[in-house]
Amino acid sequence: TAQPKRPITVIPVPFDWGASRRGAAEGPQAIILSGLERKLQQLGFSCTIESSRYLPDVLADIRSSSNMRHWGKTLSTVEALAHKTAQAVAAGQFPLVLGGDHSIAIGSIAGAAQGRQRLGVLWIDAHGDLNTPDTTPSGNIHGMSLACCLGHGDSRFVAVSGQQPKVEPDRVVLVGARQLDPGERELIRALGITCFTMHDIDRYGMANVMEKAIRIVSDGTDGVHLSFDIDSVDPGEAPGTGTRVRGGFQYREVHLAMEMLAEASIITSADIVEVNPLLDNGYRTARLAVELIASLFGERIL
Ligand code: 4U7
Ligand code: MN
Ligand code: MN
Ligand code: MN
Repeated sequence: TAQPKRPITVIPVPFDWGASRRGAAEGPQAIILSGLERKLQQLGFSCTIESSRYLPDVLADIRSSSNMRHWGKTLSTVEALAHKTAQAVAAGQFPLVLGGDHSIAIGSIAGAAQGRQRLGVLWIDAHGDLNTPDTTPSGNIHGMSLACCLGHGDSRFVAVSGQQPKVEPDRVVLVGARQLDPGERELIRALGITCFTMHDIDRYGMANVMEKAIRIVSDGTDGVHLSFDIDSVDPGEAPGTGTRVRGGFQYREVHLAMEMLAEASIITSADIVEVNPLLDNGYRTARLAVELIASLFGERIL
């Protein structure tokens, strides 16, 4: 039976100060130019693309530190995004957030958690993004965003949209991990977070892994946020991203994952991040992002 189709609000976040390489700020524009709106309309969704004027002007903000680079710019951005995302949720819309680097998930998840008691988070990424200012090898906030959402890290970031953690560890699942720092491994172990690595996908297959992941993030939750980092996909298919790691998802595998999410119809908000057109081979990666969004929203061959 057809689910009622919630209107989609596309929220662009042209921000990349959470990463060390510039260019992910051009991601939203590249994804939109690759035909996102028409695709969603073809699938029967009403779709509004928001302007990025809700974001503060960050260029003059120089607050930074070596273990949290550009934290001033990042904090004001994620606060504005949290507000924008929460507004869309409250209006009964599906917030589709276009990054930008992955630091922005601190804002989108804080926004998605507002008005909910038990949010689930599916984190699809080559990385864990579970560093804190104490464990980060780079100082880049895009490697700390999931830890923040769990209540770990800098108190100003943890407290975006309220003091309480935005998600509990037993409602978080990682899929696609293949590069984890020592501190991230430690946090995964300490919190008991479910993490399906590329080893698990090779061994059990994407279908089995996604079935398990879907069950965990949707069990007893009142909403599920998908945070999709395009670097989860193999660099051969997705070269346009700043932190490429060999051995990622194959083309068909990643489509299958999105199709299974559409079938389960559990996802209530999403971000797609780390598309960097400056490092891309033309628009290859941005186009892939549009295709994957289409699969997530139910595109079928038959
Ligand atoms: B992304 C890293 F050290 N773990 O913290 C770090 F390997 O949003 C990479 O997943 C983080 O792309 C990658 O800087 C962040 C590094
Ligand atoms: Mn990431
Ligand atoms: Mn990543
Ligand atoms: Mn990255």
